[in-house]
Parts: sequence; C-alpha cells; structure tokens
Amino acid sequence: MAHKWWQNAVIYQIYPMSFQDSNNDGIGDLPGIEQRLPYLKKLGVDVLWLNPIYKSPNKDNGYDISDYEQIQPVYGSMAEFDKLLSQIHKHGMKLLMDLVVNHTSDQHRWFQESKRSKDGKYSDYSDYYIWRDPVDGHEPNNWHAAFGGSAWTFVPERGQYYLHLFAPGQPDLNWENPAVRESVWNIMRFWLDKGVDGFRMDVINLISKPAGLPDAPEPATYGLTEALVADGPKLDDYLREMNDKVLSHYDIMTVGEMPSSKPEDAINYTGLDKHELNMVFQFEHVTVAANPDPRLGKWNDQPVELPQLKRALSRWQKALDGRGWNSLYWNNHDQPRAVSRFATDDPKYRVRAAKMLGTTLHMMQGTPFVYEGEELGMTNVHYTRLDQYEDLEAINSYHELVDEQKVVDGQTMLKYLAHMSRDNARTPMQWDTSKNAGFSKVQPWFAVNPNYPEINAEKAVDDSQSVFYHYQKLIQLRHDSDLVKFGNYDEIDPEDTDVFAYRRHYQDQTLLVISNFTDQTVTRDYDQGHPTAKLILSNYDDDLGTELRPYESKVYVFK
Ligand code: TEU
Ligand code: CA
Repeated sequence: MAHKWWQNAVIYQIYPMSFQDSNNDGIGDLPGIEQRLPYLKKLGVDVLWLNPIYKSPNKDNGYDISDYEQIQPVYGSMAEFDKLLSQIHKHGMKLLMDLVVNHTSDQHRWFQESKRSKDGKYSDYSDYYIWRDPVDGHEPNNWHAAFGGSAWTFVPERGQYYLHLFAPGQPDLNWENPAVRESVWNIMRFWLDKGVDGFRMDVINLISKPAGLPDAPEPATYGLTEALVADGPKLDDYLREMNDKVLSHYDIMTVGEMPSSKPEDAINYTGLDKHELNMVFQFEHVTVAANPDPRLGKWNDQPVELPQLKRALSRWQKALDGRGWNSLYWNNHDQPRAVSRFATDDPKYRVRAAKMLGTTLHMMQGTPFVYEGEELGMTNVHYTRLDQYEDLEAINSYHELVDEQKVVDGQTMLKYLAHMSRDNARTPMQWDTSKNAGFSKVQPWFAVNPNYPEINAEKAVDDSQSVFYHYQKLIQLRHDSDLVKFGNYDEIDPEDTDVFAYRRHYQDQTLLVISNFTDQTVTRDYDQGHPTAKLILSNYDDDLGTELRPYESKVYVFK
C-alpha cells in the first residue's frame, strides 16, 4: 500500500481565539496566526488545524455555526483568510478546517426557517432538523444534552421539540434528508476549491442517530449518552457518499472526531482499503478515569492509573496496525493540559514530564497532533472559583449537578472542574514575559495562565533543553524514520504500574521506547544494554542503562 502524505505529517492544532491577537481587541485572529508561521515552521509541523472560524453567535466558541461560508468578523475577513492560506502554503505547510455538520447554530437561516412551520409551507428547510411531536406532553425521549438539561427543546410556533445533543443553540441536522447532505457537500466544496487541504470533522459519528431514537438506559450518565447515539445505522452510507461526492475528488486529509468509537468502528471508517475517512480521534485514553458515579460523567479528580492508560493506547495501536491509521493526541481544546493530567506540573519535574509524554506518544504508529502550548509544557490553571470559568460545559455542569440535582457539593465539584474543564486548554498562548504573555496588548477575552513568566515560547526558543526543542526532535525523527512511521507495535509488560515501554519493528530494525511515569527512580531491563542498542533520544543528558530516573524517557534503535 503506497504511503500517504499525512502518514508522514505532524499536525498542530490552533485555537484561533487564544493564539495571537494582532489588532488588540483581546481576541486571537487570522493575521495573528500569520505572524506566528515562522515559529510553527521552526517547530517543524506540517499541517495546521484551525478550530472553527466561521460566522457564529459563539455560544460554544464557534461550534455553533450560523454561516459556513463567512469568516467570523472578529477573526478577520475572507481576504485575510485567503492571504493566511497562501502564506501557510508558501511556508510549505497545509491547512485543515474544522467541519461542524452534526449541528448548526439555531441562528443559521436554515433553522430560523425550519422552526416556522411543520408542513414546510414557508420553506423547504422544514425537515432540515430533527423535529418530533411531544409524547404525553413531554420530550420524545430521556436523552440528556452534553452541556446539561434535556437534548430536546420545545418550539411553540411549530408545536414540536427539536433535538440538540449539545446546547439548545446547536440543533442537530437531519442527515436522513438528502437535501441536507447535498448542502454539506456544497459547503465542503466551497472550502476545498479555495485550496484547503482537508477537514477535522466534529462528532462525525453522531450524524446517524439510532433508529427510533430509543430511551437511554437508567441511570443516565451525566451529559450526552454518546455510547447510545454514536455510530448509528447509516453512518457508513453517509461517509461513503461524502467520499464519492466530495473527498475522492481532492488530494486531502480527513480526521473524524468519534466520541466513544471502538477500534473496529475506526477500521470500518478508515480502513486503508476503504474510501471514507483517513483517521479518527478516539476517546478511550482520555476517558480512562471516569467518575465511579455515572451521574457525574467525566467530572472527576482521579489520578490516571498507568495500566489503564496503556491498555487504551495499546489496544488502538494493535487493532489498527496494518488495517487503519491512528491519530495520536494527549491534548486538544476539549481536554485538560496533558502534563498536569497524565504526569505532573510540579516545577521540579514539569519539563522532564512534558518531554516524557511527548516521546511516549510520538514514537507510536499514527499521525501526532500537537495542541497549541503543548510544545511548551503549558499546564492546567488550577482554578478555585466558578467565576473563573468561561466554558458553558463547566458552568452548566456545576449548576445542574450542585444546585439542581444536588449530586455533589460545590467544593468537590470545583475540584473536578479544575481537573477536567476544557477551560484549562483555552487560556491564551504564552508567547513571552510581556503583559498578557505577548498574546495581546489589551485585556484578553480569557485570563492568561499566571505561570506565563516561567512558561512561554520566547524562553523556550532560547533554551536548547526546552520542551520545544524536544518536540522539534520528535517531529524530525518521525519525518526521517520509516521505523517510527510504519513499524508495528509490541507493548512490554502491560501491568507495570510505573513504566510505559514498547517496541516497534520495521524491516530489520527495532525501536525501544521506555518512559518512567513516576517521580521515583526505578530499574527496568529491556535489553537496552545490548551491544547493538543505540540511544537516539532522551530527556536526560546521560544514560544510566537499566536505571530510570524520575520521568526519564528514552528511545533506542537496535540494528
Ligand atoms: O466535541 C465533542 C465531544 O465529544 C465533546 O462533547 C466532549 O465529549 C466533551 O467536550 C468532553 O468534555 C466536539 C468539539 O470538539 C467540542 O468543542 C464541541 O463543544 C462539541 O463537539 C459540540 O460541537
Ligand atoms: Ca484580534
């Protein structure tokens, strides 16, 4: 099977509103991204993925789109987008846009027309969304929405409920309607014909709903019952149609975000011989420490048990080897900062721990995604008050679980939010030690993490031992090595609670990756003393063989 360009690539995710403000309105923008292209080129990344930059009322920070073919004015004009795209290409990089088509904003003209009448006498958008009559005067089923409350909202003028798996301002599109699919194909062509290099597809495995919209089992977990809604009966058909009608006509890359997907689903949708998507974002390794009380869903402050984390990642490495292609990520705009969550942000160990996490992930098989600031070892903020949060998911969860349902007390919930909230990932990028970390000359839309004087890009680029240069080496290693890109995966001692170690084999070479996830010194002998073993990367500047120091992570090649 000929290799594809995206199997050699490393992707960098930019959260536009928090990346760089160029016109001092406190919000990141497209010219700001353009200013930072030299920094991204220096890091060595190949592709940039921008979170949504389309017109939006911003109820879910752009994941509620009101016009798919207009740039959100605060980010810039379409001309500034075209200039950014051409500059990205001039820098030898590519651009992925974020395709959010499971739902639109309720301010989209389609929804504004759809809600006016049941029989479509005003417009043919009446069945662009999922409308249902009340059942015994109530919601059609017991589904919870991801951001609190019921997944159904009643519209008196239409006399029906509409489905919204996320916020009421995010009505789900009715993908069973071929006109909806044609509208989506046209949106995709609009951006691809401008030269965009592909899409990250938001919750794309939720677009086909389970037949009959059955009730969720009780007790329902907090938030969206993703496992119930995901991977509906027509998903394959829709993805194949998308490929036939659009994707197969362009040399592009696609990654589908698939909450609660399983490896067999991913192989089905991304099989190297299939013609649907290229890879998926799965969630198994970022949901290993769910709260024992299902009523609390993702909200917890449990430390991650290493064997559970290893089991999740190894399962996907083994399952997709030779049959599909993994995306590799620790972080994104929905997840807390990796170094705080999976290792430690204690200043004594933070840099080593961030490098250790980078090595552990980037030496696996798949396409790595680096989230803005991860290459600096940026950390969680450790919020202590509810008024510090901006994300509707955090705020709604607090009010529903503490004030309404009284499932948990306020102090405990604040600890859970501090550990898991998406806000941790959305603080402005930390560029330098100037006011607001060089992100903006005015008060930013969201407070900068107070540790920016110690953690910022300017300091990192001036320090050859920084996390930045470690990520630069990891990216270079991937570009140069077929062993890293295409080797298979063999985990060593899955039950080891302190060390994550694995081998990769390709042709006559073997890679050995050893990571100590603890702040203790441990001893492990995986034959790293073998005469043909050559140390090619480490987060320490010497090698004590079988002795692994706190958060020590090293890579050997065996000829
Ligand atoms: O996230 C989908 C998704 O899985 C999230 O609901 C995730 O489960 C949750 O954020 C974990 O806390 C996508 C986008 O990445 C997210 O930013 C949007 O809010 C969501 O879809 C709706 O578009
Ligand atoms: Ca701005």
